[in-house]
This record gives sequence, structure tokens and C-alpha cells, in this order.
Amino acid sequence: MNNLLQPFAPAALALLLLLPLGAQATEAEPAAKLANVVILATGGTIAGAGASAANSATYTAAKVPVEQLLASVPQLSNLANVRGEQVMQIASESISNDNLLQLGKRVAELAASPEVDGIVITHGTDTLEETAFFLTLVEHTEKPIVVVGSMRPGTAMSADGMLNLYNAVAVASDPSARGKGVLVTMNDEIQSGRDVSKSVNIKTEAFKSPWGPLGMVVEGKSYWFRLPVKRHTMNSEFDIKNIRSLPRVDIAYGYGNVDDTAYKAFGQAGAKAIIQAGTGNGSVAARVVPSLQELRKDGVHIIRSSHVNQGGFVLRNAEQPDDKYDWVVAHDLNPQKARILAEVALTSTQDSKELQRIFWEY
Ligand code: DAS
Repeated sequence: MNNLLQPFAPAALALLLLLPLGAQATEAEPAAKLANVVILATGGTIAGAGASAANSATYTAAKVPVEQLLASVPQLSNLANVRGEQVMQIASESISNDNLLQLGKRVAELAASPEVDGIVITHGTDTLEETAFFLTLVEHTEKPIVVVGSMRPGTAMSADGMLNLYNAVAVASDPSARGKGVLVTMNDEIQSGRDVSKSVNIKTEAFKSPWGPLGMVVEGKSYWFRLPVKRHTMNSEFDIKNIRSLPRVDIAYGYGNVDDTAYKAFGQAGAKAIIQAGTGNGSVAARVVPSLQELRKDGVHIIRSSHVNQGGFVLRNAEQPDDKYDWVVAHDLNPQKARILAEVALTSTQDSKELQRIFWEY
């Protein structure tokens, strides 16, 4: 080696020694094939926009199209092959039964495709818990279905939507998420679509399950701590393919001084069941019972839930004579979840004992 190169000799030698290692690296296994994940966008705050970065609560929901949502999180492409569909663009307080059926049927079509490994649904937070429960009751697939929203619009400081969406795609592309029912990723947690509900309306830590989350997502990796035990997806007796419409089920709120006005109005409007969002143990005011008995005689089911906000737990014949009145109890489901299950159950039975079995099992 001539004098000019002398000083570089050690480096050159090191490079020569390292090259074969480098060469071995290029012969390493090809990168693992990325999962194919479809993002179905429905609207909500995760697609919201405010006038300034200081507007974390003042904004318009359901403005940003799905392409822009995906573009705002380029890191998604490290997790999966992702593509988006704009199924609807609404604030979720406005979701109807027809919207639920439309979304459910699109999810089923995609889940049946061998080209799809997982599905993410971006959704408003107001009724996210209802949609997630509905899908876990009627989607017959082991593939991960993950519903995700955000408490702040993407235009706000410390917006939570981008990481929530990243986490949702991480879970939807993870084979370990298969067969766990419909999931919800909010605030780094993986929640059961059956159990979770929005318990705070102004913080990013808004979604809680009375029985705790199933796991967590940290830097794109899922960590699981428990599994759902209630029937869902492949183990459900209900199938979106067999549901053409959902019956009307309404919710009547219980409170001091309540009378039978709302119950009678729901009956006249054609409700097939009325969910009692009862005080305490799902209780019904004594002065209302005669009208409920009239409604029951007309074939309207009465299903007792509780409006206590950290998870009610309604048992048969505890404080109310359910056997005597032929009522159903919603067990641990809050009123809005009980409505979803009642609507789905009533597509297959009108029998009160069958309804009660369904409320114990799902
Ligand atoms: N209006 C709310 C909704 O669409 C906004 C949100 O929190 O997502 O559910």
C-alpha cells in the first residue's frame, strides 16, 4: 500500500473485514409480507377540523376525507398495506340503523375477501360503543376489526387521532388480534367492543370498560392481558347477512317524578322493546308499572338496564319482580348497549325467555 494510503490502512482493513457481514445482511430473509388493512371512514372528530390549534373542543366533526386521514399518518405504511374507503361522513350522534346495516354489510364483504387481513373503522366517539357492539354481534370473521375515534380534531395541539389510528392499524394487522371480537383502540388501550363505553366527554382518556381493557398498544406492538368471555363474531348466532332491517327499540330514562308519558309515546311509535335506563338497579317507578303492563300485553318487551355511569349490574327479581311482569334484564349492559343487543336479538325471536338467554350470553 503506497504512502498516500498508509493513514487509511486500519479503516480500510476494518471495512474489508465488515463487508462480508454487510453482504450477509443483504442475504437476510426478505422483509415479512405486510398485512392488507382496509380503513372504512365514517366521520366523527377523528375527521374533524377546528379553526385553530387551541380549539380542542370547538370544531366541526366529519370534515376530513379518508385520504387525508391516511396522509396525516405516513407511518401506517410501516405497519400494513393500507387503503381507505369513505363509507359515510357524519358525526356519530346522527348514525341511524340504516347506517349501521350499511357499514356492517361492507365490513362483511371485506372480511370475506382473501385480499383483506384486517379492517379499521374510523368513527365518531359519541356512538362508537354502539357500532362496535353491533359489529361484534353480527360479523362472522376471525379477522381483526378495530373501531377507532379521537377526542380532539387533527387540527388541535396534542391531537390524539393520529396515534389512535396508528394503534388501530397496528392491531388490525396483528395476527394475535384475531378471534378476540371487535376491538376499540383509544388512548393506547385495546378495549372490547362489547364492554367499552365513553365515560368522559372532554378528555383523551375517555373510553372505559367496567371490566378493564383487553390490552395495550405501545409503539405499534399489542400487549394482551385478558380475553372476552361473552359470545361474539364467529360464536354469535346472529349474522349481518341474515339481517335486512333492525326493529325499533327506544330508551326511557328513569328519574325522580317520572311518569308514563315517554313509555306510552314509544309504544305508540311502534317500539318492539323499551329499554328502561333505570335508576340504581335498573328500577322502575311504581306509578309507571301499570302502563308497562299494558305495553307488555301489546307485545312490547321491557328490558331493565341501569343508568349509573360506572357500569350497572341488573339481576332478575332483585328489587323488581321481573318474573311476575315478564320483563328482561340487561345484566351489565348500559342502556345504549342494551338497545343494540335488543334490536339484533329481536330479528330472531320475540320470546322473552329467549331474549333473557341472549342477554346472559352476549
Ligand atoms: N360529534 C362526535 C361524534 O361524531 C364527535 C366525536 O367525538 O367523534 O361522535
